[in-house]
Amino acid sequence: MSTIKKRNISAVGPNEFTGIKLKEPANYAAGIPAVKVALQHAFKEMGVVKSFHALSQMNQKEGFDCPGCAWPDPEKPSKLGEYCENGVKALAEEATNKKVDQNFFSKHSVEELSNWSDYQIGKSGRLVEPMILKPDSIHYEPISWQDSYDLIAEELRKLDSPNEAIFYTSGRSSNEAAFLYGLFVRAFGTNNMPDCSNMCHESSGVALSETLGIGKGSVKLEDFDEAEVVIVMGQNPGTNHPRMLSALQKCKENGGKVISINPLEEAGLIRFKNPQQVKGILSSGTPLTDIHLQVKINQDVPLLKLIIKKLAALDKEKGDVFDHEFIKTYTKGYKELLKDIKQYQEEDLIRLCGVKEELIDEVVALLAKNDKIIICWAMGLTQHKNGVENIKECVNLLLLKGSLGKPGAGTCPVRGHSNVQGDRTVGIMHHVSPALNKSIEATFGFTPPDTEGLDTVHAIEAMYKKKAKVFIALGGNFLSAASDTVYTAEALQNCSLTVNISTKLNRTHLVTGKTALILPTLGRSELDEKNGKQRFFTVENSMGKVHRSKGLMKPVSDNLKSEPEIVGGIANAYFKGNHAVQWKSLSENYELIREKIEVVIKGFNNIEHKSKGMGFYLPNNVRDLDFSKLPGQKAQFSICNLPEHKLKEDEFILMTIRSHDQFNTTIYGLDDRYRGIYNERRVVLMNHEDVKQYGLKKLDIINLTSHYDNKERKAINFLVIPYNIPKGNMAAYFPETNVLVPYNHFADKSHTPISKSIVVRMHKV
Ligand SMILES: Nc1nc2c(c(=O)[nH]1)N[C@H]1C(S)=C(S)[C@@H](COP(=O)(O)OP(=O)(O)OC[C@H]3O[C@@H](n4cnc5c(=O)[nH]c(N)nc54)[C@H](O)[C@@H]3O)O[C@H]1N2
Ligand SMILES: Nc1nc2c(c(=O)[nH]1)N[C@H]1C(S)=C(S)[C@@H](COP(=O)(O)OP(=O)(O)OC[C@H]3O[C@@H](n4cnc5c(=O)[nH]c(N)nc54)[C@H](O)[C@@H]3O)O[C@H]1N2
Ligand SMILES: [Mo]
Repeated sequence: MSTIKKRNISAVGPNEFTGIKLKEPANYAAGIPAVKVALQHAFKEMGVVKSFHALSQMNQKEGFDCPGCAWPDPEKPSKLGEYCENGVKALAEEATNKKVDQNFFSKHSVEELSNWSDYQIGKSGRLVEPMILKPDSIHYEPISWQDSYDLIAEELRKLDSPNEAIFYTSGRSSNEAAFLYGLFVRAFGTNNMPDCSNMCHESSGVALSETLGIGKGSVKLEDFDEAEVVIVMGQNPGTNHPRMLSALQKCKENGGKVISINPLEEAGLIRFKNPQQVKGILSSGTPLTDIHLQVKINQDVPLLKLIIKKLAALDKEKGDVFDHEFIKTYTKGYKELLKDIKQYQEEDLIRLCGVKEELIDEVVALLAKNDKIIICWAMGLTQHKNGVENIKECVNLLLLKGSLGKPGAGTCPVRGHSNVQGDRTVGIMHHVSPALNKSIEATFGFTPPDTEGLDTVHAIEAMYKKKAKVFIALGGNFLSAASDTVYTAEALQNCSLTVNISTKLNRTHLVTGKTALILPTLGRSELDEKNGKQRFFTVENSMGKVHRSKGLMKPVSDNLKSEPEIVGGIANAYFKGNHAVQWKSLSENYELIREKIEVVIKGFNNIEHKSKGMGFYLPNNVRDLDFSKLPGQKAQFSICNLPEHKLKEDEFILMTIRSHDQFNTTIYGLDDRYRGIYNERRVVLMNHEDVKQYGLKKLDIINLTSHYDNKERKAINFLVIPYNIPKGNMAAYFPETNVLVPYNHFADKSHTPISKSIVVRMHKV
């Protein structure tokens, strides 16, 4: 266990086992077990009455947006409820009746709490009052809202430069909160706005912007009804976006085919029993995947190159496999791409990706004769050194087929947090956008800073090197989500002040700067009132549609503030009324914030939406096939290199993934039902032959180490599970394995940590 400095704090918590039980991996997703498990979680945290009240409002037109993932709601929500098992767990976690109050903190010191598991920490309940951890103290104590704002303002004023402060955001905040926060950070004078998306879809944003001119996907939900082929790559929707399975089901019912590309055969992609349809629950369900390509970790580029090479050969023969009209009209770099593809030998590509050639040929045949193709992807593509190129290679395939800007076709990066896309749209970013700065200056009368800020990995480094001293987080669990847990812990502990605006207790509240504040905020599902008037927020889903979210449940405490109010409170204390922006009135009246968003951010000025209170799509140039902002005014083909991993004989590639019972660092429970793993998170999935070859057997205990730049990092106590995973590959859960991810190894251009391809060794205990 790693302990650090002064306060005797554990950065990672206990390493003990919790009592594993194994079953066969499941061969279908959802169905009755999903309904049962969902309700168990809801009843346990909220009680029966509150559960049904809350669930009847989730993802409904006049209700609140699910606090889980960003998958869009259909135009007509299901009468049986428009939510999934994991959405119910997300809600139960937020709307729990348990409370973390001053008695809790006087009973448990941060030193003690840091030795609890993330599961135990999360289960303690909702944060209900502002708390302070004073220097040299190990117990949080209550503090008033005003005193906490004043303290933050004072620490910010003490800094030699605004760039010594870091302002992190996680993707659950509303558009209104995020806009105000970004505005304050710029008014304060820095662009140090690392965001959870730096660890998530940043690679998608970079790749899509460079090739297609917008960092977002192009498909709408309806496109799944028409798609002829949907490719799901590096994504586990059965667990992380369960409502996506309904879209895949519909695609199948309409005659479409689903291809999954994944080192694991995820249950959610095999067969689906739709819990929102009576027939779905009772029948044997819909088979989803037609062809599964079991690619080796991070060998998607060789696989895609092989597919493109085979398609090119067919096109040469037949002339109509690629969409030559589309290529000529809309793209740049076709000849170079064809030339590049020629240098690779099929045998080499087959060997690298590890997939049977017959299966690849089946996929090629399907792609050759269809052009309504959607490619969906998530972390399996983004969190690698070549994350950006993984996505560019997908874009190459879509461009060759002309599969953009028409119904049933396009790009579909499946987002994580429920408003991560919206937060970015309204200005949370470390990059400088000259257009946005100009617009802010014209609207608010101050000049935003024009130097690039720090992203997540560079913010960690700056804090570690004591170049940044104040850390403020609007949501999230920075320590456990970020790479290199022990290094990041030290980085946070080097700060003079760390502040977390949060709903639930997590490890970042325990591994803190000299002084720390917890500022408790209202959750999505909770009623947000001011002077007896109910307020609502807006969010943007994974497909660029903005809509309202209105909480309805009684807040867990009277002493919570909304996120905009907290941001306004800090801004007010800092500027003391001496600033062009009316922080107080803005933070209390979200209508005023929305008016400003409409002026500052393109696409929000939607009259129809305003009059009817309905959702609206933001502009998307790919849907209109408008590439005028790109070089030559064309969409760009890209030449991507093969990923390189020079493994020594005893080295493996490890991907760190989510179990079925967690939302990022929030651990709902200890089961990974679809993978057949129960009551344990300290496991490593290993190929059957590898297990034998290394003289191991099921449930042996191993330690894992990674070695980068002559530094050994260690994760101890993991149980071996022989599993259907390619040779040389391993899988384990995050955040437990984040200790192995070096902070300074990340994707080119996007700086997303290499959480899906860590080179490790294992050591039998
Ligand atoms: N219930 C629940 N929902 C969630 C979340 C959650 O934790 N719990 N998290 C939310 C967030 S923030 C996000 S970003 C998304 C994450 O959603 P996902 O990206 O689906 O989440 P991961 O568990 O990281 O799964 C990655 C998948 O990629 C595969 N994979 C790994 N490496 C490779 C590779 O090199 N190539 C290919 N082809 N596949 C690979 C893994 O086997 C796994 O199936 O989900 C969101 N929704
Ligand atoms: N090794 C490894 N590391 C990873 C990943 C991986 O696949 N592998 N995935 C990465 C990805 S994709 C992501 S997105 C990041 C996630 O990084 P984060 O977003 O930082 O982490 P979360 O676990 O989602 O944050 C949970 C905390 O958010 C707070 N919270 C919840 N709801 C609200 C709200 O409405 N308002 C406020 N203010 N706070 C709220 C609660 O206090 C809760 O404890 O992790 C990344 N880390
Ligand atoms: Mo994410």
